[in-house]
Amino acid sequence: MRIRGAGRIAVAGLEAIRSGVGEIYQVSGSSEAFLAGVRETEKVLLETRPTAVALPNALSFLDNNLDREARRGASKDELRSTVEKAALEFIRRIGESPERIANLSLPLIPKGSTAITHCHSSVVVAVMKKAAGNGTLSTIYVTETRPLYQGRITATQLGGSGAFVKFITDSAAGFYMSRADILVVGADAIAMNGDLVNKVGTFPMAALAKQLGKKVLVAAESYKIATKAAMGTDILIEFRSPREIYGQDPANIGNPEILNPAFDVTPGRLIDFVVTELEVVTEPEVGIPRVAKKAGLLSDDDG
Ligand code: RI2
Repeated sequence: MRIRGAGRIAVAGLEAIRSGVGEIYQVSGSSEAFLAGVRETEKVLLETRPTAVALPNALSFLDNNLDREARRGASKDELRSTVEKAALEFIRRIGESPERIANLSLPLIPKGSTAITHCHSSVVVAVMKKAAGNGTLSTIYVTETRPLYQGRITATQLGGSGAFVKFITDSAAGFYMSRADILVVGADAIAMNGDLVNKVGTFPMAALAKQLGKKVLVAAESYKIATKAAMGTDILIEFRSPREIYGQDPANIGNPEILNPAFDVTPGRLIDFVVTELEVVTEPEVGIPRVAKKAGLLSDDDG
């Protein structure tokens, strides 16, 4: 949890492989052993965060490249340089996407409007900074985001953006939703039907936004698409330590079972726009598979 934000987690995973690849190279007597060593490392990384999908997508991009090279009989040296090139290529994509998403989002946000957001998403911050900087957004409500308070990071990063930043408790989201024009959130994962998995609390905010006739915009890079998940409920939701919620002895409060899901599922029908770096999706059932294909996340077998 020292690294937050799906994009950053993916970069950290790729950097971990880059930094360990020299050692794998040294202890591997053949290209097969090298490949096995890299895959072992990928497996360890994959198990760190079960819900966010950018890391698995980054690792499968790397692995697909390696696989292609291995099939054509690449040497150990060639495989090593494939790891380096593929990792850097994906890190570059991660770096460029927020700016593209911000540019595509601007026309979707009404001039002089008020937005509300939840948690911390580096992509959402990029969108909001751009929109605040040119006067599109005048006010931004930021929820503190229990239990780990990632909203503090969002508020800090939006300071000096040009918009009025208002920091509220999660419970006050309903109170302030009526004053907002648009809910803007990031994504940990998006299922193929457009369902969104994001920080717990996103679903009630989106449901309320719809109830009050507000727009819901999800800012998400294409590699947040969980191609193996047909719908949101197919995505494993990580439960974190009860101590994040109540740090003392639970006996003090009657020993309840303390439940701490880190994410929830927002049905795609509550979402107006999924803004990816490749296109703005308004009809998720067809748009999300199209983006996944454009981004090279689907193999030929997936159609
Ligand atoms: P970026 C965060 O989860 C939030 O749910 C956020 O919307 C999402 O990752 C995407 O973040 P966590 O990593 O990739 O705090 O847009 O568990 O930065």
